[in-house]
Amino acid sequence: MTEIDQPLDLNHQYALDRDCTTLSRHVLQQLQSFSPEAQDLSALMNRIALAAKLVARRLTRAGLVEDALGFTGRTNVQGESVKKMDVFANQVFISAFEQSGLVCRLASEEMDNPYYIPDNCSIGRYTLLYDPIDGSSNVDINLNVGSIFAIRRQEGEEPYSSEDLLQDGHKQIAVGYILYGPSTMLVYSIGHGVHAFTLDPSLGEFILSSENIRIPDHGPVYSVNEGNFWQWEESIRNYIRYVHRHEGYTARYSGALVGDIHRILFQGGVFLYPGTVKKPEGKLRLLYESAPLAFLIEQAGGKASTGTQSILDVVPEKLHARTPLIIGSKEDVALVESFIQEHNREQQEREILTSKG
Ligand code: AHM
Ligand code: MG
Repeated sequence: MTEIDQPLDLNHQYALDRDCTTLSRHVLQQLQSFSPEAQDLSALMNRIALAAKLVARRLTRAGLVEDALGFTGRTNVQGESVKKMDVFANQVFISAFEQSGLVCRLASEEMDNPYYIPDNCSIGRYTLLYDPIDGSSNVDINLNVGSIFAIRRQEGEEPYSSEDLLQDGHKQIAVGYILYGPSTMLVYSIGHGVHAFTLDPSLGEFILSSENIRIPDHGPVYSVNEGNFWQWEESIRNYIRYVHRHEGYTARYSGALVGDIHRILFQGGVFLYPGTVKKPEGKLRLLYESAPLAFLIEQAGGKASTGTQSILDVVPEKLHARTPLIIGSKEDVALVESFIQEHNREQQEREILTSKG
């Protein structure tokens, strides 16, 4: 009998439906508690899931509806052209959390200043930081994009101040991303490992699909925009020359960080967005992109670095601060760091020699 003649094992086919674990139930299971804090986190993740479903629904029909594709004609606080989908997704998260009762403040890379929901501030003192559409240049060509999020406790007493957000990434209490690809996936961590959920459109629910994901210590992928080669420091160029000259490496770069990180999380490797001549701190924003993904990747056993410092230790000077980002498998990140350290050592030696005349 060929494989194709085998009768379908219906018990197996429906097993997932029977045992399905939803996101909110999973959060409570992870915390092994029904404490108010656990209930809050579960409700917060539920709201993120709602926003993800609304964005996914819009993306799947983007080519068919008015005003979904293209630019708005405005630039954001970072000086980047704003797309219609950026504005839509930014607003979706606000709407989802306006009714949550839990989030007092939202900060995103699309807004100059945080957005306050005064009605929520007396009860809910959480802040949501997010990148509503990551990789938005992919939207118009129907390729994968993502959303990235982090939740922090609101610590400042000063109303309408964002000073308390200028703290390191260890302060994050929940992080994750949504990948809008062939299926929509939500990957999250609340400090108890990393777990992936897949949206079942027929149920309208995110269902647990991979639990306790561990990133391989080494992987073949290096993911970087090599068009910036001319703009990099010599250390990064040396690393790229190294992978070009050694067997076992393969390049993958989608233009959307979430997609590239998702591949690396499951298959291993390293993603880099180093400083360039035009953007010495790199392109990626610490609070909305680098710090949430660093927390998640470290929870999966990987590493995230600026090249000289752990991303989670970086304290931003301003809300929209950027950092160079090297993230992924432990050994691959360490290899990139070793090129940077060697370059810095050589530079110091040269400076000492010059100062001695
Ligand atoms: P965005 O959030 O404004 O879309 O910018 C972030 C994106 C990342 O998803 C991606 O890795 C990077 O920018 C691509 O930038 P580049 O086109 O310079 O390679
Ligand atoms: Mg982004």
